Amino acid sequence: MRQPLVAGNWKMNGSSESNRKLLEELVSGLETKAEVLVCPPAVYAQQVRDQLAGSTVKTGLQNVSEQSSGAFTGETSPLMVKDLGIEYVIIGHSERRTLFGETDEIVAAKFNALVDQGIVPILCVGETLEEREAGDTMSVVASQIEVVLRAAGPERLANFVIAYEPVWAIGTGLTATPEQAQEVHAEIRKLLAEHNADMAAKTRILYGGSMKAANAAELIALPDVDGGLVGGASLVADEFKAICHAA
Ligand code: G2H
Repeated sequence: MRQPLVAGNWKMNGSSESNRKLLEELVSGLETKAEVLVCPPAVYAQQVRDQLAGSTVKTGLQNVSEQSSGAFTGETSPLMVKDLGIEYVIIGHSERRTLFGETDEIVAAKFNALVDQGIVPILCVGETLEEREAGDTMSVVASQIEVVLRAAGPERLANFVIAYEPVWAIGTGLTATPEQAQEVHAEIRKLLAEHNADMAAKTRILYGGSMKAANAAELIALPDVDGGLVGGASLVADEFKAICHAA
């Protein structure tokens, strides 16, 4: 019942010319039952959206402000995201949390600001290596999610996505084993079910962290893994397409 979602997170990569080529190769011969999304740097959102008009691939963003407008230099408002017709925005990526000091509370405010504009948040959560080795994986992930669910309240939880990204697997070439991924995804779904069983059954939980063509099929086939949030491999058209085809 959950349509797989494969989302490419381009991070701070690309140029007008390389974006154009990548998208051209991506859409040609793409056939998948998955919903496919690419999240370019904000400055290229319009270029990407325009090039993808008429294809099934959607455009998302990597971050958003929790503010609507005003003196917030360098920020992107959810109103602007909506104005551009963008449906999905990644929030709480571990790079935003660690490099830019985003707290669970800031992430929760961004979640609410997006939902209030009818945009679907892709909420990233995940533990560091130290936290995993200390046996704290689930308490860390649960608390990252609970802060957001509590701040949202039941009325804002109709449509959102969670991306479980173990921090130790991001851009490192290390991937969670299928057992590790399924274990955490199942726990996340259990936690969601404590809020609302229907919501838990329909909410997509993506895996992220060095997903590539060689490991995507096995991960996405897991019962509680509903797709992937793909960084490095989303910059290579054939690799990203192979992940979409595996979903
Ligand atoms: C995890 C992922 C996408 P990568 O951050 O956000 O990146 O696939 O390069 O590990």
